[in-house]
Amino acid sequence: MRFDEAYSGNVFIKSHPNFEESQVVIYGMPMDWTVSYRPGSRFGPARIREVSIGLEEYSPYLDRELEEVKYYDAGDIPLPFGNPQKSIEMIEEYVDDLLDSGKIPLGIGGEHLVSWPVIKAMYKKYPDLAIIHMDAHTDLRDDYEGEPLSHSTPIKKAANLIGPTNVYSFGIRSGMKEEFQWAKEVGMHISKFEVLEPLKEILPTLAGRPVYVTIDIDVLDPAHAPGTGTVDCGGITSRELLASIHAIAGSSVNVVGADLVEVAPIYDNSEQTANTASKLIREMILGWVK
Ligand SMILES: [Mn+2]
Repeated sequence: MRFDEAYSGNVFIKSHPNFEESQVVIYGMPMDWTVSYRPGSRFGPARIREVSIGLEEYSPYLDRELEEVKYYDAGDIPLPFGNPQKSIEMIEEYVDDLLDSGKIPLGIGGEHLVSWPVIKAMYKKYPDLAIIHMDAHTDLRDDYEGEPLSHSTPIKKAANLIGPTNVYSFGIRSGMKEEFQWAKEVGMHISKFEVLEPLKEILPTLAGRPVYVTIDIDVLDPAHAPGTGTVDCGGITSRELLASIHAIAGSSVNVVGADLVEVAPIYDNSEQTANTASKLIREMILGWVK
């Protein structure tokens, strides 16, 4: 696969022009074919890039500037509308190729099902992989109304693949009773309602491990991030989410890949969700890429 073909769309601010020289590759997964409620996250990656132009390049939290990290924005994977199976296959192949090239994949969704093929690819390269998952929702269903390819299932699929004791969910406040029961039975970690404090307790146990971090923007309260398909009140503040990203940055886990999913610009009237997402991505890059 060629990642360095001319991409004519907007790129994330300060994207490095050279793929080969870059340590990180940003890529969009504009898919929302399996959502259970409101669609629209297919437009997330493009909007997050557009508003990134308004970001400061300096992080006062981390005392680092974007030009200190070389990251290449490769644009969106051209996923086939309405075909989740083929989309998933394309994403897995794409991330396989990124990993073969030695890159850290930083994906922008799209709905949360896109994380599943990414995790499959990550696990092939990192058999000792652990997952940090921040979300309002458990995403531990086997299927939704009989459909296993649903954005309510990726964490279940991931837990079955890498082992449920290697998956750590935070901020969870919505899901079926059976999902919480299953997690308890198999020893999967779920922190309900909060992210930062339980995360700080878990991070030392993951020291040195390769970790994939998947952030669903709806972990934030809808007051902080209304622009998403499946809003759920009672969430954390953007300040807590930033502090959580910084807690990971200050830990000795090895972040080998990450994604931010479920931003849906059509519900984002003030655009605070897209702007928040772009700042979160800046902090992920500056905090997690050493
Ligand atoms: Mn969610």
